[in-house]
Amino acid sequence: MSSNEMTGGEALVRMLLAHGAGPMFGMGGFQLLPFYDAARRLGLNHNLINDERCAVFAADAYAKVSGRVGLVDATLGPGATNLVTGLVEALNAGSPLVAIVGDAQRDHAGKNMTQETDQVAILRPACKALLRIEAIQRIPEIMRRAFALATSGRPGPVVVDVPEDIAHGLWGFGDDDFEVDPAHQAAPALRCRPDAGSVAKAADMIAGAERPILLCGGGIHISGATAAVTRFAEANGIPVAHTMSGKGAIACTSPLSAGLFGRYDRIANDLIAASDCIIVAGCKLGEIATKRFTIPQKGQRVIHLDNVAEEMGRTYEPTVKLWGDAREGLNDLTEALTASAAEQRAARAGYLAEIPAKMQIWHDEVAAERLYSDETPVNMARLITELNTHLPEDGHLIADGGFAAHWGGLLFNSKRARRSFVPDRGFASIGYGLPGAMGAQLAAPDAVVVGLTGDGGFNMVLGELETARRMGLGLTVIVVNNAASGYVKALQHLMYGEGNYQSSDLAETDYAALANAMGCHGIRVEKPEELAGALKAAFAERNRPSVIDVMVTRDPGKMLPAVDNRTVQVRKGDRVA
Ligand SMILES: Cc1ncc(C[n+]2csc(CCOP(=O)(O)OP(=O)(O)O)c2C)c(N)n1
Ligand SMILES: [Mg+2]
Repeated sequence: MSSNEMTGGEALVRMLLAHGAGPMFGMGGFQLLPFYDAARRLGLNHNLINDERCAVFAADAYAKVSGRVGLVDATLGPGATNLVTGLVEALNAGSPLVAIVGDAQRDHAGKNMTQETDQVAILRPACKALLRIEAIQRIPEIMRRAFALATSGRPGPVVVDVPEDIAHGLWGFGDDDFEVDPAHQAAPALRCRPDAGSVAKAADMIAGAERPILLCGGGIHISGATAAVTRFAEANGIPVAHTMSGKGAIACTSPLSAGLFGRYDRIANDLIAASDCIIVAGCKLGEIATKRFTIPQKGQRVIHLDNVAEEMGRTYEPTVKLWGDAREGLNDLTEALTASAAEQRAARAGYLAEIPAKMQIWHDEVAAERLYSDETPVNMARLITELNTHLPEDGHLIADGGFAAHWGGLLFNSKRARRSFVPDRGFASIGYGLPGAMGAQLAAPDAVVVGLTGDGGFNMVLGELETARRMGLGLTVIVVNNAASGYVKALQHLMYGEGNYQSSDLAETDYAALANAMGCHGIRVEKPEELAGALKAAFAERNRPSVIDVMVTRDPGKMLPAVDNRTVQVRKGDRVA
């Protein structure tokens, strides 16, 4: 017998630890008991979650903030199926994750084993790869493969399906079985560069352009390319706009920042329409970014830089395709343009001066009334203004799938070039705000982390307040309390007229009282002047969660972030928001 004899469960833990495992969330069952036992003995940072979906949300936010692999586990059947929503978020957003999932004992599989289902078939399309362990001695190899797949190409979630008899079985592993490549602890583990000919062609197009604009998506953050974006934009005099996930590609306060583009924007959509060279980097050009495929307009010249070749041409055929890592590709373009950079900047002086001027006009004439509104209930824009003032520059704002992401995407300012705004735009599920804040807080333990969520989204995940308190996480959740599934109610208001709402009201609830009852710090805010004090008090709590329950409008005609929906003419089938 080898001295390294251990259960399959222990081998799994050893492989996680070999990859520098960070925090892991999961909920146990019989199948993975040896894994839990080894987690205890070997000191894996493992935490019980109350709903596996939230485990994946937390792991996803952890990965988005840290770049490191997020970790979850689940037991067979309902544990496994509860992972689906979070896995799809990570798949679409490009977050590196490894999920260990227990499955049925193979001697009895298919005989109506309790909780058994074809979970391999259910999970496979929800993840980048599903690896099933069929032989205990292959655990190290398959775990190496899981981390490699999670962190290369477009990063993504990898499910490792572990039959019960594998987890409980014994094997004598070799001394070198648990050696791993540390590069695969974080994404991107590998980088590739676009071909030189295409870079030269793109550089020529940019050098000859009068009104180029760079559009950045979440891929900029996955690639760690913010410094490359800033350098490229400043050196060549090119304004930068971003998607919700791409916010912080350049500092929102930079004179080159044109803000959000797509469904909602400040000034960016008009600049894009007037551009003679649109550079798209780390962005899939999906529905929201393109305002349902109307940006760019037909015939516009586009350079598309992405490390997933299949994304280029999916929604818009670019003039030049640059297949490569965003950071490397932007650095190559900067390099190729060095000789003409000063000349370009000078030639575009007038164009560049337009950006801060237009932003100022937007601020003064479109936004100021809302941004500094004294109205009660609290205006959403005023809430974001207070966050812009009080959230420290190294803080994080995690945005839920309801209004939070859109209002935050439009109005929150990332003061530095970094991923401080973390929405779940991969799948836009509601319920991400609290578990996302938990994951982000674990990735940045000393930073102030705020989860901005609707009351509907918060209702979905209330049980995780217990998890956050048990873990001593000093995060802040802001509940946008409109006693409604507000986005839906606002759309019903638009489409079917005042009063014609269906299943979009929620009960009036005091979330501050609820938080207090759960041992957290609850603060109720009814007037805008209470916001600053509430934020300061919440941020001062470092060892337990705070919940700020903010009363906002109950009028569905006033809920949307940008258009005044009472003035918009909607035909059946249109989407204005
Ligand atoms: C899991 C899930 N179900 C449904 C939706 C559709 N949806 C988008 S926004 C929204 C309203 C959510 O209400 P709440 O969290 O209170 O946010 P509000 O819009 O009121 O700010 C819904 C139901 C979704 N995004 N995710
Ligand atoms: Mg709501």
